[in-house]
Amino acid sequence: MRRLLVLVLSALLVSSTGVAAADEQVVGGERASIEANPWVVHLLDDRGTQFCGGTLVAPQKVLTAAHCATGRAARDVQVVAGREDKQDRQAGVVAAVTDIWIHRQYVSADQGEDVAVLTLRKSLSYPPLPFAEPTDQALYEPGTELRALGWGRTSENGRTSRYLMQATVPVLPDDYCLDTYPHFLKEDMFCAGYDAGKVDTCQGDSGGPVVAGGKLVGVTSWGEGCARRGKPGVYVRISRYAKDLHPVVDASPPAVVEP
Ligand code: 4AZ
Repeated sequence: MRRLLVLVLSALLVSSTGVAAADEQVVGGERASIEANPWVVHLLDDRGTQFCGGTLVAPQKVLTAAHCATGRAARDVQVVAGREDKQDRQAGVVAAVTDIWIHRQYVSADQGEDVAVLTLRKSLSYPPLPFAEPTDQALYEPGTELRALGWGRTSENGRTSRYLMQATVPVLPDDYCLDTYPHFLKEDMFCAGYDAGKVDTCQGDSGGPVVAGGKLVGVTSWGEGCARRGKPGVYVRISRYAKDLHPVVDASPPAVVEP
């Protein structure tokens, strides 16, 4: 009887969120082309399933979220570049990962330092995207319109997207993020979205780029659900990690030692 009640209640919950998601259409976003965003990549697990996004920041380096990389072996992750439609096996390139760097202070997404860098076996010919530096604080002013990209869910309980999507969301004041999320860390994160919700990143978008002014300003990190009223998405404040990232991203690839 208890089991039946749980079943009925969960069915109700699923169907009610399903209805809410129907008029939302990343959530509340639109299609984006890979030609206009050639540095956006997606990550495949050992079963070939897309699980996160990333950004090409150097020919052989992909910046993603630490929570996308933690607990995974390099051999079990592949990077797909130049492919807008996940199902189009002919498009773009698939690159093997030879090394995973995770920020040494990373614990969990909501505690900050949610950054990781994947080293690729081969250099990619797509143009990399530069990341924000400490001098780029203007890009984090509340109201600045940011573009978040990914192949994540298009509704909170929905499926991930077959096609690359984008959503435009304004940076919110730190006080708003702190009121919503008491453990929000304004030095390490920023939040973006609308009070009414509707437009947001979602599961599967994590690790992917948030851009403004031709730079990578954020990495999709966490939030309570997706596109909920008063629950904006939280992103890594990349400018804060530029100092930690430069040695990893700018490192010359290991020399090939001939026998
Ligand atoms: C996630 O689980 C996730 N609405 C990504 C983004 C957001 C929430 C969750 C923001 O990967």
